[in-house]
Amino acid sequence: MNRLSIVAANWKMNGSLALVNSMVSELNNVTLNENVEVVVCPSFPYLAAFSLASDNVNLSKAFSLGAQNLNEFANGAFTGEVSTSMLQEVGASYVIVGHSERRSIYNESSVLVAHKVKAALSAGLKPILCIGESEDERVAEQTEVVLAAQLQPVIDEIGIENFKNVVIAYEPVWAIGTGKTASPEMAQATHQFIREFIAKVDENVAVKLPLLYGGSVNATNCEELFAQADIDGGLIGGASLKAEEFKIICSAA
Ligand code: G2H
Repeated sequence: MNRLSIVAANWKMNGSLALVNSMVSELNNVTLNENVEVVVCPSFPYLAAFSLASDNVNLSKAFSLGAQNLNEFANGAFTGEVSTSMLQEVGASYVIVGHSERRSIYNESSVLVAHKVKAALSAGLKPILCIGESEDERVAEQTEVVLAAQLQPVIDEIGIENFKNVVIAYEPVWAIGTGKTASPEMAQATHQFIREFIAKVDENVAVKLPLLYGGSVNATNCEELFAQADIDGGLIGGASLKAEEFKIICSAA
């Protein structure tokens, strides 16, 4: 199956205008494999600048812009929040939803995450839905139970047919920013579980669904991870802030 592969950069609360401009010109020199898309997700204040810089160098359409979060409501008295229409207006086409840092630090429940996925889709944004288990949950052999509990509310909220516009990022929490990566075999086994979980509801959707791996992906381990049958690219944190390293990861997909 020739699925779309995606390399998404999650800058988290890092970066600067200087990084936006230098990254765009560096990415302009990258040749991607066929069927690969790169999505860069800087912080909100840098979205418009990234769009502008991309337009200025006429960056290939294979490079897209994404946000790291959204509010589930269209507008209103929600100080500090950002709506889907604002994201679209500044050129975003993807949005990360339910990153483990949002779930653990900002108490986002799987139900709220499902509402955000629905809001993104309604506005024509593609959600990158993050799921993953903690170290304790893996040790307790609860990984599949946890992933199922994170996925089911989204399936219930949007309907399985709408997963054709969703990207899933599996990020084991114990591998995020820790330098510990799931072995390629372990990551593959979990990705296979996720695809089979979706396939039980709709096989056609499951076959086409891009499943990204995230958690300390770098220039050294990306090739082996991306070679796994059910791994269709990655969600890259720390390594996406260094242009040279990120370019290697983009080319490996
Ligand atoms: C996981 C990942 C990007 P890092 O959060 O979402 O970050 O690659 O730094 O582990």
